[in-house]
Amino acid sequence: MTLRTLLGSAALAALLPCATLAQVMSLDEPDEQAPIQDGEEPLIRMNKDDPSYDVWKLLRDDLSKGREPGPINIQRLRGGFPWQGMPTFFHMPVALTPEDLKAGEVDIAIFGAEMYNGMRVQSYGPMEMRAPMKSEVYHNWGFHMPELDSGLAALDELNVVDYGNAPVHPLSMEISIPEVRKFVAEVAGIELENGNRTIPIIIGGGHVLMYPDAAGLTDVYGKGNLQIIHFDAHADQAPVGFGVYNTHGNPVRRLVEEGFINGEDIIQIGLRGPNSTDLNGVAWNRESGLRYHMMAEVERRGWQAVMDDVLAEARANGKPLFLSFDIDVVDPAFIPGTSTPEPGGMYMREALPLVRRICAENNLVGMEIVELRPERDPGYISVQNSKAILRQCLNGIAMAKHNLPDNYLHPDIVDDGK
Ligand SMILES: [Mn+2]
Repeated sequence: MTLRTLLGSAALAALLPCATLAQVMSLDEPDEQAPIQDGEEPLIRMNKDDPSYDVWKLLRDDLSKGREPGPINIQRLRGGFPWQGMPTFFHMPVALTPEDLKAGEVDIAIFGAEMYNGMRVQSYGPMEMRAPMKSEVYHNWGFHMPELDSGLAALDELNVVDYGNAPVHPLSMEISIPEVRKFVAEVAGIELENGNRTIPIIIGGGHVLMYPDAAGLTDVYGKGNLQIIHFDAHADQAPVGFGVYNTHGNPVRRLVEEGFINGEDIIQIGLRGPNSTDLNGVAWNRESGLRYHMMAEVERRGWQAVMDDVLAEARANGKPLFLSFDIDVVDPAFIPGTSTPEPGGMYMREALPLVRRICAENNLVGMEIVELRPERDPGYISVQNSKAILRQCLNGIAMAKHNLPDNYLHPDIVDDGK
């Protein structure tokens, strides 16, 4: 059966929209691409006649139709349980446009960003982070429980929304990168009445996101005017990318070499894996002025000493802070659902207070949680622990709002309350 007679069958034609059918029919005379000659750089052409060329980034034209701008609470019941209502991040309201963020004086916009390529297929990390079943205790919308350490319920203290997912191309990271950068800058560009800007929190997706996420923030805060605290088992400055400029293994190198971030404005914590972190890479770190605190240093000096150094270094730097949290920094005993797990990592009881204290610094302007791949975890702890990291950052931001010092602990919960 030829393609044309196959398409001629009424059953198949009914499944295809008219425009798509017309497009497919023209395949009888393919627009052939010339073979690549020796010594010629391969150029992958895009087919702008493909009706799905930009469908992945087209906005609905009725996003704001018939409503005032502002966050939309899509939950019907005032109080409720994790198994009720519609899943969003923490069951919080949704926002669809920058006008919604502005009108709602939104402090924090959480959104997903899926980056696809051969080694990092779609992770469904953002969708699983919205799924109440994976972490019920954190989803009691309507009666948010205050954290014991701060005494604050961050979701009541701050205007937090689910901002959906950033547009990403289904096949190409290269095409997606500028769109994600634009999306981050759009969110971070919202000026609030209290003088702050909306904080984007990006849920990934592979660590290639660090490049457009940080670049998008520098579009708002200025090139060279951002510091990064980078949690990772790997240094992510691999010199090789099989000819591809941006990969999950090199965002740190690209950001520094392209001048978005100064090497001395980067602090790395938790490094231990050989991937993306050989001794040549360590030499590059030193030449570029990065501060790095490897697990070997924790082994020698102890956790508390290293944590104190990280906090002191960030405070001394003073620039607007972007927190890049690759969940593989945590030991795979706690987060097995990730792409490059590396044993010997941070415990959750170490990660949680450090993240809380970093986010309690007043100058946090963005955060990403990347490399979550729930399908590699037959249980639920990867999502549960990733959400705990996110929650502790929100807790820290709420502390900053109340001018609580980063090492604050509610007096009733320490020393028998004395
Ligand atoms: Mn990484």
